Amino acid sequence: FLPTSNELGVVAVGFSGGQCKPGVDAAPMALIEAGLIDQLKNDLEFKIAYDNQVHQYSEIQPADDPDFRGMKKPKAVSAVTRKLCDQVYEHSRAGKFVLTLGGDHSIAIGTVAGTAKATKERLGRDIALIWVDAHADINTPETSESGNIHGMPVAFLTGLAKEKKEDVFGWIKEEHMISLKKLVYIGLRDIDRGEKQILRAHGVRAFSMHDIDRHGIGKVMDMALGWIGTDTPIHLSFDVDALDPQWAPSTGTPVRGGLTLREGDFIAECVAETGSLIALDLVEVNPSLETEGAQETVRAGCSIVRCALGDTLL
Ligand code: 4U7
Ligand code: MN
Ligand code: MN
Ligand code: MN
Repeated sequence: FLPTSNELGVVAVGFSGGQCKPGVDAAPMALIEAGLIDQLKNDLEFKIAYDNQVHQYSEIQPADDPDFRGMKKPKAVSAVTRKLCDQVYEHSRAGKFVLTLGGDHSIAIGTVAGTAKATKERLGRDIALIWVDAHADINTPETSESGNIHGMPVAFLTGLAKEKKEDVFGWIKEEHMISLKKLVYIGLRDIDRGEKQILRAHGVRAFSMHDIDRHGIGKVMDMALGWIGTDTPIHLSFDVDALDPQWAPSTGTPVRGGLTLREGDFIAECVAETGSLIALDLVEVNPSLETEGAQETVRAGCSIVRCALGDTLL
């Protein structure tokens, strides 16, 4: 199979409803104003399909959205991710690489659902998901202590969390889901108790900061990509809080002791090198937090995207 495409679909998603801090909705504009799309056009010879808008999806967000099973803004997040799923699906089904600029990490419910479905149809294959993050984002509504849906996307995408109500993620069907066996984490260092139980019970492949300290990032990437195996289409979902706050302070849930700038770029480069990357999410940049470091955070995000798209490979 030949997933590498010179066509790139870009989706900018100014959505912050998966958590409580305003400002993460401004990230796509900040990344684009920092020159990200121009850089991709000029340096990478991609044919870019971008509708020139940051989607806020305000038109589809319900006025009345009470907590449900402890989830905050369940209907809004469900409606937005459902719509996003369709957009990503269209790009991916046409064989384009899909770059999604978030937004908080709840949007990955839509992006991964879209590429999973498109890849099953287009190539008859199940995708692998690489989740680079300080957090595992695999809380179910019941294990979550915050109720913030940006801490739950992986649970909905793997079917660990299920809901029949169509307007609260009931739209997520088998075709949108990924296997827990094809999920790999890198960079973990802040995992809730319920999440630890889930990861252990299902034998999820996870490389924490401890593993990176022990083996080095090179070995960890060999192990992570070895687990997935060659010839498997990969969706990379990169939460900027995987980086140490020293390099990416402007994010909603920073955790000390994270990846260096180079380790973050290296992860993206290694995934690019496989030739199997079909989609990338860059999420959780919040330029309104730690504003002195906002430009540095934005630059780190741009760099990760360029690396994942192969810019720094010879
Ligand atoms: B992010 C948390 F409790 N686990 O569920 C939760 F620590 O997308 C954090 O990775 C989730 O930034 C962080 O609220 C979500 C918390
Ligand atoms: Mn995180
Ligand atoms: Mn996350
Ligand atoms: Mn976060």
